[in-house]
Amino acid sequence: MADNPWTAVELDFPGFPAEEMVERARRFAEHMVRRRTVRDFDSRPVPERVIEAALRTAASAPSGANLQPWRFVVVQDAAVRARLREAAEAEEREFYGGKAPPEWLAALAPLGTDTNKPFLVEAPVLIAIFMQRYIVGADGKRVRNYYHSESVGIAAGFLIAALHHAGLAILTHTPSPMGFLNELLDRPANEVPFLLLVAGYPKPGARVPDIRRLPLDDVVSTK
Ligand code: IYR
Repeated sequence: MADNPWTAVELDFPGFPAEEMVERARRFAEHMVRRRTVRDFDSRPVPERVIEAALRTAASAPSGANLQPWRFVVVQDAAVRARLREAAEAEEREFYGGKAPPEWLAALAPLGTDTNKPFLVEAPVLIAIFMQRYIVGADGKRVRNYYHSESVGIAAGFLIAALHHAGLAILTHTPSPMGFLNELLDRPANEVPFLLLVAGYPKPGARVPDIRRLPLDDVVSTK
C-alpha cells in the first residue's frame, strides 16, 4: 500500500481489549455451533430486510483480486419454485435411483435424505448462489477469474452465518447436476450454480439427525 498511497484509505478497524475479544469469540462460537441443518421448513414469511442485510454480509467476503465472482438470486416466486422443485427432484430420482455409488448412499443414510424436496416450495426463501467461472469483458472476450471457488465458498459461509445470526434456519441444498438452475433462473453461461440455500423457520416439531461434530482436537493441530 505504501507504494500507491493514492489508492489507500484509512482502515476502519474495530479493535477490542483482550478480555472482550475472548468474550465475543466465545459467544459467537456458542451461537454458531447451535446451527443445525434443517430440512422441514414452515412457510411463514421472513422479513425481506433480513435477507437483504445477510446478502450485504455475503457480498462483503474477500475474493481473488477483489473480483467478487458471486451472484445471488433470491427466489420467492411460487411458479419458479415449483419448476425448481420438479427439476431438482428429477435429478434426485436419478441420484438415489442408481447414479450414486452405494458408498455415497451409505454415507447419506444417517441424514435420512431422499428424493423428495418439498422445502423448495415450502420454505419462504431460496437463495441460489452462482459462481462466475470467468468474466465476459466489454469486448465480449473472456477475462480470467482467480480463486473463484474459494471466494464463493467464503461468501456462502458468510451468508449462512448472517442468516443464522439473524435467527433463520438454513439448508445447503446441492442437487447434482444443478445446470437446470441456469435455465430456470436465466443465468448466463459464465455462471455455474454453486449452492441452493434454503432459508426460513423450522416447522414446529422439526427434528434433526443425531449427528455430532468432530472434537476440535481431531480437526486442529499445532506446530
Ligand atoms: N443432493 C442429494 C444428496 C445429498 C448429498 C449430500 I454430499 C448431502 O450432504 C446431502 C444430500 C439430496 O439433496 O438429497
